[in-house]
Amino acid sequence: MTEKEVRLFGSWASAFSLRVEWALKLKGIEYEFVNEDIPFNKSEELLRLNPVTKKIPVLVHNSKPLPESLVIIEYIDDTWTEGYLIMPKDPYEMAQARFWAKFAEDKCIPATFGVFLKEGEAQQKMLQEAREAFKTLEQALGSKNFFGGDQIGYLDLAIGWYAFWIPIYEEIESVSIVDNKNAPLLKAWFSKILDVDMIKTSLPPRDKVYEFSKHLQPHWRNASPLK
Ligand SMILES: N[C@@H](CCC(=O)N[C@@H](CS)C(=O)NCC(=O)O)C(=O)O
Repeated sequence: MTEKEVRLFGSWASAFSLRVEWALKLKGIEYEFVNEDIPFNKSEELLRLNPVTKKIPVLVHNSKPLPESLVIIEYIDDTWTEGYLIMPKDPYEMAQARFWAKFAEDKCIPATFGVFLKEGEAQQKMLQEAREAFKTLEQALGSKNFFGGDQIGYLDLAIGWYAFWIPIYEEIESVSIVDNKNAPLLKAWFSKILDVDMIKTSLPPRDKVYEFSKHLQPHWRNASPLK
């Protein structure tokens, strides 16, 4: 059997590998998906391919490995230049998209995991931080349908998983992080992005992700997924 030119080491339950899959699908790139048993049973091959962070996702293109999902998405857009454009063409818009993706990684994700993993007063503090961060993030959307404009782009891929995962965390913890009162534009975007065919058809089963998240919650409380 010959190895596919493009392989993605990921996990069925990882939002970070899913965002890379979305980029590959938008470009129409054929790839082999290698499912890693994260976090307890990483393969030797993954550790060899990504000795620095030892995390998924790792894209392997023509035997060359590349980690970090947002870096991978840019690499995909730069390498397969035909067809769907993921990054905005205009340099200023491109820089803005990168700025907001960084804001989301630095502010929205830690606060969201904080809500999911902390309890009591500490959770309430994280909830307030998360709600403020999402309200701020909403500014990047404004009156557009998607962060990328009329169609999904880089920032939609970077944060699209929120639309699927946040309601699951909200349900498990009986809290509201993104709602019509706090961030109505973002909440409406949740529905819009989940309705995009490519996104809708590539999501893992909700009940499996729900169970998996609940199952890992105690482990993540001791070893944050963001460490
Ligand atoms: N910043 C990284 C985050 C990747 C990440 O956190 N991957 C998790 C799975 S979702 C992982 O491999 N965890 C294994 C570990 O922490 O040992 C990216 O965007 O690629």
